[in-house]
Formats: sequence, C-alpha cells, structure tokens
Amino acid sequence: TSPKSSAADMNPTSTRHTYIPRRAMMYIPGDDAKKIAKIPTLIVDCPVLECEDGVALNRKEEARQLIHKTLETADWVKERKTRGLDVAVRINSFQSGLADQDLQSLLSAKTLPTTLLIPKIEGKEELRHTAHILTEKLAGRAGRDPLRLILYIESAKALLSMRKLLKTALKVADESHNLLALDGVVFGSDDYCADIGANRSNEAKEVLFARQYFLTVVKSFQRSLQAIDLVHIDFKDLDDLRRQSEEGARFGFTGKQVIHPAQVDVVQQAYSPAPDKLKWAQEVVEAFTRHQKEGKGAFNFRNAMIDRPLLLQAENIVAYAKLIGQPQR
Ligand code: 1VU
Repeated sequence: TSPKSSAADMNPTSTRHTYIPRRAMMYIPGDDAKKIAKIPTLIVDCPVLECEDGVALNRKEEARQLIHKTLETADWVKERKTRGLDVAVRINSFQSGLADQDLQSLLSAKTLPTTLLIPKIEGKEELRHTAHILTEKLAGRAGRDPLRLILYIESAKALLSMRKLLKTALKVADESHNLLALDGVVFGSDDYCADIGANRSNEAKEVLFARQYFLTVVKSFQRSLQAIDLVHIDFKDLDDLRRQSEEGARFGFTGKQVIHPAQVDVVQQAYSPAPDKLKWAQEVVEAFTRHQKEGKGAFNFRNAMIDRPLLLQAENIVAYAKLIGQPQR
C-alpha cells in the first residue's frame, strides 16, 4: 500500500473516475494468437495487448490487425469491459514513428481498450500531440467512460522532467472534457538501465534511487495516480519475484509489470494487504478513535507506539483493500 498518499486520496468517491486495480500488469505479445487465447484463463488485473518491445519490428502490422480483431470479437474483452475490469493496449513510442499507425488501427476498432499505455514519454510536445490525436478520434464518444492513459518513464531525462511531464499530462486530460483520464505511470526499468549504462540485476540496486524518486514524484500529485514498478525478467524465479514485489508494495508502488502467467498470482498477492496486516490496520483505526476520546495522542498498541502518522498508514491499508475489492472483516 501507499504510505505517501492519504486515504482520502485513494477513496474512489474523491476522484472523478472509478479506480481500476492494476496489481499485475501483464504483457501479451499482440502478434501471438496462442498467447492471446490464454488471457481468459488468467485471473489478472490488467492484461496488456503488446505492440511495442514484445513484438518484432517486422511483425508490427500483424500485431495491429490481431489486436483490432481481438478487441472487436473476443468474448473475454466484452466480459471484462462489462465487469469494469481492465483491457489495455501498449502502443509503440512516438519517437519510433510507429505510434500514429498503431493509433489509427486501434481507434478504428468498434470496441476500444479501457486503457492505453504510452511508452518512452520524453517531452511535453509529445503529450500534447497524443492528446490532440486522441481527442479528435474520440470526439464522438462524449459522455462515455474516458480512455484511461498510462505513461512510461524510461530514461534519465524523462525521470528528471517527470513532474513537468505529469503536470502537462493531467492538464491535457482535464482539457479533454472527460475523453481522457490519466490513471498512472510505469517505471520502465530496462530501458532506463540501457539509458544510464547500468546492468540490470534481480536485486535492482542500480535502479533504487530511480524507483524511489519516480514514486515520490507520482505521489506528490495527491491524486489516485498509480505507480507501476519494474519487470522481473527472470520469470522462473518466483521466490525472488515475491521478494521484489513485496519490496515494491512496501515502497508505495501500486502494481508491477509481469511477462509470464506464472508471475501473476505472486504479484497480485504481494500487492494485496495480507489478512493479518489488514486486521491490524482496522484495529489501529478503532483503537485510535478510542484513545483520542480519552485525550491520548500516542498510545501503546501491542507494544508498539501508535500516533497520527501510524493511523494514516493504517487508513491507507484499509482504503486500498477496499479499492481492490479485498474482503473486509
Ligand atoms: O503451455 P502453453 O504452451 O499452452 O503456453 C505457454 C505459453 O504460451 C504461455 N505464456 C503466455 N501466455 C500469455 N501471455 C504471456 N505473456 C505468456 N507467456 C507465456 O504460458 C505457457 C508456458 O510458457 P513458457 O514457460 O513455455 O514460456 P515461453 O517460452 O512460451 O515464453 C516466455 C516469454 C518470456 C517469451 C513469454 O512469457 C512472453 O512473450 N512474455 C511477454 C514478453 C513481452 O511482451 N515483453 C515486452 C514487455 S516487457 C518489457 O518491455 C520490459 C523488459
């Protein structure tokens, strides 16, 4: 859960749009019909039909066509959309010269994805250009749910400009008259490592500062912006995935990118408060109210001190559990 955002900030009634949990954000190469056919068998918060790095350069057109067809015809797409679950597509970056064609194909589908993922954001102009294309194409959809956007920060330059980039993204979403909504930001760890000349390790010390800076900027907006953590590419090592996911959740990330079905459950569990933690949080909230009435700001709760900052953390846990639909006691 997120210690930096307040419980009120995570309350769905305090935001304009419903909160879609994205504990695991799973990539499925958009040109791979066999892998796409697996999606309805997976219990995953956010399946991402992938057009970018998971698809070879000479297969981009196949991916566009298959994603278009999947959106229009797959039963799982209809079902997920009816149930308010996510259906996401990641397009290519604008610098690649492929994004306009991706959008052309995607936005001409009768059913649109719930969420559009835009990688390698570097400048404000790119955001304005994207918003312009999207709002033109979506003009006929006024009054419907907005298209949710998730942006990727994947270079040193983007990380250092992140606050300005997010301000612009929130502004263009606000100006779109509810056609667009900014739902979150992803830390693109592997491109970031390539950009700074680092070698990626499972321990991820080389991106520790970047992850924490990224998170601080996202949380500084005091909205329900989601912060999605790095990929664990060593997909057979589920123990290390668990360790890294629990660490990300403790840092305040709201979810993690995954690449393989075996990773989904581990990640979604790590990003759900453990039942004993949730029980602790609920009891802290109750005990705090009681002690306030007795005029005690700080008190002993199971041999640990509880005061207001701890109350806020407990409230975050309770609010987050509600957002992700975790059963309450
Ligand atoms: O048992 P079956 O043969 O029926 O199915 C295989 C396999 O097809 C399936 N599977 C998947 N299904 C849906 N989505 C997936 N992403 C996915 N991955 C695997 O699961 C069964 C077991 O698979 P496996 O263990 O034999 O694994 P493979 O060798 O088939 O595939 C491994 C890779 C890593 C290639 C595969 O998981 C994959 O393509 N993942 C997504 C890659 C991707 O999109 N990368 C870009 C985003 S990540 C990024 O940019 C940051 C680095």
